[in-house]
Parts: sequence; structure tokens; C-alpha cells
Amino acid sequence: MKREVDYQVKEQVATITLSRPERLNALTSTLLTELVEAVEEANQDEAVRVIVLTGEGRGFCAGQDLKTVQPGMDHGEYLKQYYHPVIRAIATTNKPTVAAINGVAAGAGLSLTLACDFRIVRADAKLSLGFINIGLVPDAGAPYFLPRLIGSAKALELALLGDTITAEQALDYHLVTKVVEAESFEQEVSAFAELLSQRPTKVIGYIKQLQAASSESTLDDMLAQEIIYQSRAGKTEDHQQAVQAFIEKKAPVFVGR
Ligand code: T3D
Repeated sequence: MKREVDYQVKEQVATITLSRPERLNALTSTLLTELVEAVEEANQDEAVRVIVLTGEGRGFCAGQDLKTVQPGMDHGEYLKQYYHPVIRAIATTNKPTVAAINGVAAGAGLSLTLACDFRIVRADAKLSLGFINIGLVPDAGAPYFLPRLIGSAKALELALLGDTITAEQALDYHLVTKVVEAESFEQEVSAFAELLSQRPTKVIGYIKQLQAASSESTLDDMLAQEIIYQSRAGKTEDHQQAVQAFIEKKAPVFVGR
């Protein structure tokens, strides 16, 4: 049977591709199960230093496949079983994650991108939370991530109006990292992933853990946390060689340890 997620590793970058292009990569239970496996594989592979999530064909992801929704199903249970493991896997990996939004991202398709660290979007892509348009609340982590990313007023506006926004609007709202023209999209995503793959990967994980702790912590909690993580960072090979490289007036070469 055809897989619904493609997984490739090249030059320390794992590219995970949602692969149902005939339905704009709409999400099924099979796809979501394969997606968790792919993220976990990338997370566990020491050779992988960056994870890129993208879509095959003209769309990134049109959200839940509405043609597979069973009448009378419990949406909450479905979320718990299929979506939440994916969102947790993406949001808690210590490796940097990049959503390469190659086309439309709607509903839970947009939610997937919010769980990533970076969002690079094609200039002609359209984004929509869209849940309200089918009488659902935003899900798959969107209620957690969106207000934190763009502030509560704008997040509520997008959730309540369900409007489709352009890539440029998304940039104005600080919803995406950068907008890239269609012709150079793949090259720019690769260049960005390569840049990240040459950063101190272990320390990136520490920074992500510190930042994740911040929203639920007091100043004293965070001062205590930074002691722990800076102590760990200071012991990494990457820190030690970078200081040496500075003294020798050389460029540091980070190996991710
Ligand atoms: O438990 C739970 O179920 C909760 C989880 C819910 C999470 C959610 O994601 S809710 C939100 C679900 N998504 C949507 O409501 C978006 C629906 N799609 C659209 O509004 C439009 O398709 C787009 C704006 C995304 C793109 O429009 P356009 O004009 O570029 O493409 P299109 O022609 O509408 O779609 C192309 C094909 O993909 C088409 O198939 P066909 O008719 O040619 O055979 C279309 O039906 C299919 N498709 C698009 N989105 C979905 C879909 N098929 C199933 N499910 C979809 N979500």
C-alpha cells in the first residue's frame, strides 16, 4: 500500500513529506500514524540535526480529511488518539523543526506548522485556521501555540473569523518566519535547513527546553533553569571548540555534541 508520509535523510536534514497530493495532503489516521513514526525516527537518529516538514504537490495540508470523518464519531477521542501524539512529537523534539509551507495550509494543516520552530512559506500560499467554517474549535495544538506566537487578540480574530490570509499577511502577524518566492522556495528551504544543521545541535535542544519552560514559570524558576542548562551547554564539545576557535581567530565548526 502507498505510504502517506515520505521520509528522507540527506546531509543531516530529515525531510518529512505529507504525501496525499490528490487531496492536498489532507490528514487521515494512517497519515498521522506514519507522521508520528517519522518524527520519532528523526528524533532518535543521531545523524539528523534538522527536521523539515513539507507537503507533496501544490498544497502543504488541507487539514483533516473531511471525507473520512465518520458520522457520530467522537472528535475528542480522535484527537487524543491520532493528533496529539503528532503534536507532542513535533513540539518536544530537541532538534530544530522547520515547516516548509509549499502551498495551502488549512485547519489542522496549519496547526502542524504552529508546533514547528520555524515556518517558511511560499509567497503564493494561503493560510487558514478554518475550523469555525465547519463548526469546530481550533485543535491539534493551535489553541496553545497561536496566542503565544501572535498574541491573543489576533489569534482570536483568526479563530473566530476563519479567514484565509496570504503569506504576506502571515508575515505581518509574525505567524511565519519568512516568505519566499515560488521559484526559489526549495533552494531557500534547503539553505535554511543547512544553516541550522551547522549550528550547535545539542545546545539548540537546551534553548528549546528553556524556552518551553518559560511560559509556565516565574523569574526565579527560570533563573534556576538557566543555571542547569548553561552548565550543560558549557560542557559541550561545541562550546569548548567555539571558544578555542574565537581565540585562534577561526570560524567555529559545530559538530552538534
Ligand atoms: O476529529 C476531528 O476530525 C477534528 C479534526 C479537525 C481538524 C481540521 O483540520 S478541521 C479543518 C478541515 N479542513 C478544511 O475545512 C479545509 C477544506 N478544504 C478547503 O477549504 C479547500 O480545499 C482549500 C482552501 C484547502 C483549497 O482549495 P482549492 O480550491 O485550492 O482546492 P480544492 O479543489 O478545494 O481541493 C482539491 C482536492 O482536495 C478536492 O478533491 P476533488 O474534489 O478534486 O476530488 C478536494 O475535495 C480535496 N480536499 C481539500 N481539502 C480536503 C479535501 N478532501 C478531504 N478533506 C479535506 N480537508
